[in-house]
Amino acid sequence: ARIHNLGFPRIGAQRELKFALENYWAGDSSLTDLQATGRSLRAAHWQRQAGLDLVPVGDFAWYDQVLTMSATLGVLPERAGHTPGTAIDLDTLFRVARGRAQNSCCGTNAASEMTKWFDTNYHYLVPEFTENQAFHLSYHQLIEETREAIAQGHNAKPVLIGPLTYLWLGKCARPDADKLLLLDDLIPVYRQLLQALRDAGAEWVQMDEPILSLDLPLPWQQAFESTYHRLQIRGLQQLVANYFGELGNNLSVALQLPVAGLHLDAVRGGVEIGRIVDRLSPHKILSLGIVDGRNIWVTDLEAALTVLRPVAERLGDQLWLAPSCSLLHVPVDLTLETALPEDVQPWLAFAQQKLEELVTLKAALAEPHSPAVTEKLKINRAALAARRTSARINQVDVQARVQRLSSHNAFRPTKFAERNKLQQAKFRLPLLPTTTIGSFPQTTEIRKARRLHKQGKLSGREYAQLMRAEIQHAIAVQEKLDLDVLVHGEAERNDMVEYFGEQLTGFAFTQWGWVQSYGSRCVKPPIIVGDVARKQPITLEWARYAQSLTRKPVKGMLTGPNTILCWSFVRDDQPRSRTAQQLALAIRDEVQDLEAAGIGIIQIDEPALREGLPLRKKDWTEYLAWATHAFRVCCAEVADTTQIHTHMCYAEFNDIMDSLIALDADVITLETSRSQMALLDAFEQFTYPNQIGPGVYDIHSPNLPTVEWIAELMHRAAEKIPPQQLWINPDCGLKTRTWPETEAALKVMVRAAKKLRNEFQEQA
Ligand code: THG
Ligand code: ZN
Repeated sequence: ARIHNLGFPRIGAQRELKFALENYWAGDSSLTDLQATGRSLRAAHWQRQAGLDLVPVGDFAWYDQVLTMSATLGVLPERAGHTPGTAIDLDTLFRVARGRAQNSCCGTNAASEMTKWFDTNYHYLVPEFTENQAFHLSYHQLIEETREAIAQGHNAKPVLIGPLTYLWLGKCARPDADKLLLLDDLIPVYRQLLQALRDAGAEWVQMDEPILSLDLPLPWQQAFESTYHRLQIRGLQQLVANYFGELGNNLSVALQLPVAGLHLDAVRGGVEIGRIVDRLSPHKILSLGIVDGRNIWVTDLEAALTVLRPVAERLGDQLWLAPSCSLLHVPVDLTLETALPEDVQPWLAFAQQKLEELVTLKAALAEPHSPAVTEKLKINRAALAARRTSARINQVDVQARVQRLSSHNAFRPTKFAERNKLQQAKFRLPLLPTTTIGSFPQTTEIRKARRLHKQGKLSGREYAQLMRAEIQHAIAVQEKLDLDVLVHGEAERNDMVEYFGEQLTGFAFTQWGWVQSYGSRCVKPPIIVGDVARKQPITLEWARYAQSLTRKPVKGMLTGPNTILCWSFVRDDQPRSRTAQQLALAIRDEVQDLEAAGIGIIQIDEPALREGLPLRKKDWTEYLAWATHAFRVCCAEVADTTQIHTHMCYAEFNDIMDSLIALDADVITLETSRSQMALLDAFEQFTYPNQIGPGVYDIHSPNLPTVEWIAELMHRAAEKIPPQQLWINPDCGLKTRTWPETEAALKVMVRAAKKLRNEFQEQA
């Protein structure tokens, strides 16, 4: 078998690309400096992959691989200042990605929209197609980097997003436009690009078509064969790559493509291997993505070999091995980690280690009895055995608790209508109550205090004292603003997932486990290594302290189980649903403690509920059932008078509306201001039964909202939903804003709320 890689993380083991980009954007370094960092990262990454038979090119992107493809094809919005048909430079690329602040000559220029790359946590820039979109080969990065890799002695395999996936990901000005009509103009430019890659010396190209993992409309399925027929180029072999799922009903389409090879996700689509091997045309290459590119666990090499041996026997050299998908979604190198628990380290494999696994698998197929192979397999077997028998994953009491749960639907015993009356009597909130989503500005002083505390240079007592001062300030500001339901401001929290993970059993944390989220931004997902339970109260003391400072209700703020799950690396030895239940029970313990301490309003944030949705519709019902159940488990046992809130962002909720209802939160606050309340249409259709706080201003913008803007939005909301059910709040947390911005905006919001109350009460 030959081994190859679909893509290596570009950000750098120590996030070198992030810092180079941010320095360049800040004007602290030159374009030449930036390009030099890029060149040295590419060279280092190819060097790390030199043990493979083919290395990927095109996985390096200055901002995003979809944006690179758009530039290559000449698809950039006009507002970025690009003249169609002319060459594109890096600054233009960055303008598309980041927008441009107001300036005297051109006015503002909005950044292109970002959205999630399939079911990963990576965000790509959505291509924007005009009515009569023309395509021109306008940007030569991929061609130049192919030459660069070949000059460095590598067998370079350029990676492109295939034309159908590329079109699928883009959007047209007219939402009902048929993007397939663009194919006729697109294919010639792809051909030009492929010819240029061949002329640069590439023998193989990888065409990524992960939409083959989706439910495709018939015309899209049908477009595959003719498209790839028209893309054939003499002297260049094409590997069409599907990943993130099974081929399902696209299996025949994939098998019939007139290309030299097919890559399958053998981790998520393992059940299809037999069928595919049986039907594969003679001489076609089959690449099996046998190493999980979406997670950080070592591969069970014996199990992989059991799958691979019969395939290798049938296909011989036509079998290739690879990670299931690009390694963009995992951290770079486990050997940098010096603080992971000693027993956990051998269970893990990051990008570098995953490639080493491929080398071992190749050797094991070629010389099964070589001493080196035997030794590697022995180490692998020992790691897996240690993991299986570890106390970390065999917490009997946690498992018994989950067992007791599973038959229970966890709905609150009293219906919302009744709870609502009791809660109104208890809290006596005005019509259109005002609140915020939870976080207040994370100032540099707060971050510095946390850093010093982590380094042991600031004692626990001193740190707690500083955080209490922040809480005091936040409460004082909110009282002055006359908000109705207050928050403590979350000064003590780093990331909303990391913070909870740090205080639960079953989690491990990396020092260098960065994964690109978008552009230069990264996340460091915690690893759920074992059974999860709460060790001790997490937020209780901060909440109690905040409540002691005011007579107004202070919301307790928690992160929900589905969001912790989505933003962590999860166990692969039990279903996600089971891990979600363990997390839910841990959060429930915190909810109960907060309630007992007199915190009457508790918010459980689930911004990632929608993100966890499976790619195929057939899997939605099952997911939504256990995800909403996990949320309800957190709050099923509170008193009728305890008010449960939840918050969601990155909206697009219309298709999961009945699941939002199934959460049965007393109040849901939503990010809506940017979609101009379009969302509320959906709520009307479903007659949303509980209370809603539609976000009335966009916290991502430094611009101040106006009373008129907020009043207009709330009037529109009140046409759909009775004012008695509405709250007024910003659309997300305020941690990325400054205090002056925050206070000014909230002042306007409260003024708008008071004005609206008068109007609505006069009408009544
Ligand atoms: N937390 C976690 N995962 C997430 C989000 C989160 N995934 C989805 C979404 N939010 C991603 N959004 C962002 C927004 C900002 C940043 C990263 C992802 C960011 N990161 C800092 C950086 O790259 O400089 C690093 C942050 C840090 O130092 O911890 O700004 O909210 N878990
Ligand atoms: Zn939000």
